[in-house]
Amino acid sequence: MHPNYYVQLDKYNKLIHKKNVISSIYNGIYDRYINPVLTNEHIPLFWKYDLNEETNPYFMERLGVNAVFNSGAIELNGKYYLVARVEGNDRKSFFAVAESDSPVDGFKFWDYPILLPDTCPEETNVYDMRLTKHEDGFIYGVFCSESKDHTVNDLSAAKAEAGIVRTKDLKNWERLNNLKTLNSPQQRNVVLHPEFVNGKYAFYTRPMDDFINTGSGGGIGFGLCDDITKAVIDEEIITSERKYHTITEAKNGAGAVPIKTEKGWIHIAHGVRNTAAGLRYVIYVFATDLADPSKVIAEPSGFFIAPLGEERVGDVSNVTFTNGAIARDNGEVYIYYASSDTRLHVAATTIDKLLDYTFQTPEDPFRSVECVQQRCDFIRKNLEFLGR
Ligand code: M1P
Repeated sequence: MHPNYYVQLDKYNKLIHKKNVISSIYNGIYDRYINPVLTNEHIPLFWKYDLNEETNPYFMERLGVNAVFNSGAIELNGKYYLVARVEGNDRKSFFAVAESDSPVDGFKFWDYPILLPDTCPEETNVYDMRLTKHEDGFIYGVFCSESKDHTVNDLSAAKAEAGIVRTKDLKNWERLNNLKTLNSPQQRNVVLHPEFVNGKYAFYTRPMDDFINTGSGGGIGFGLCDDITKAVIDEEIITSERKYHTITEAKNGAGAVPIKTEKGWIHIAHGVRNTAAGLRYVIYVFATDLADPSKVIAEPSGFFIAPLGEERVGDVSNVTFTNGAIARDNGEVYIYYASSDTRLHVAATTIDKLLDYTFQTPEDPFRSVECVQQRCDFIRKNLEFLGR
């Protein structure tokens, strides 16, 4: 074996066994952990290096990995699993399972990434899988299936659809038909609701006019379908609109699979706004009605997680994005969020804190003058409380 193998292996082992610690950044809502839970350095050496010294005398990376980020998340039999978006140096993304006994550190990739059944010959790229433990007994993975758009004369034109797979063990994956939404040309950030709604499979959608811009796509949509194996949504309603001069002005998309609580479904979603420096992606929270999960019943003002410090810089800077959270039976909640399309982090909270945040945080008044009024009322109450 080449001597550099042992040097790199030692680095890898130290990284995998590094204990995570809560950051000193405080907001009372959640704890951010300091170390990312997955990075491209968590990729096993044998995915990147030819280990045979005869064919790789310089111990060079032959198949590099650029980034590990947006991950679906699930707890199964007391273990924590992340189905990460892994992006090779060749820009193609794929999925890989990382497993740990702890929700905040120790994630190690399985020996092989997921080789999806190759049922879509046009598909070029796949990413951002949401893992839904559905009441029908399957674990579904809904992800973006991207292919070239041949209908326009533009080399980079692409089409985004929602791909669907299902499994019981994260090892054997059955590929189902891509979701069809009859009234929307493209879809990304589609999430399967964990329960039947009116006896049907329910999807949160994010209709888009083209690959990058949502255009007339108004925000997070909702639709039902009868047959998940050939999923078609003929009626898609917008349930959470993009709003002018808010964090969701440019795009509004679902994130993690909604979490069921006694007061409603908690959604940890993402909003995008444009700036002079490009798009800024933040994570926000809203709740929908338990009986009608398409009906928004609470929406705290502003963002829940925004990129901070080193999180702000990466392949696509100024981005925080989530497509996975784990809500444990004991009330703990772990939110896996990626920063700047480069690495994956975890923030920890509880159902009680999430409920308090969602239902007690004031809503966005939408105008500066009303925001100032809101803040003055808030300050006055506090000063009275302090006896001033
Ligand atoms: O680059 C930021 C994000 O862009 C896309 O999300 P959206 O469809 O909301 O713009 C996705 O490609 C996502 O993976 C990526 O993190």
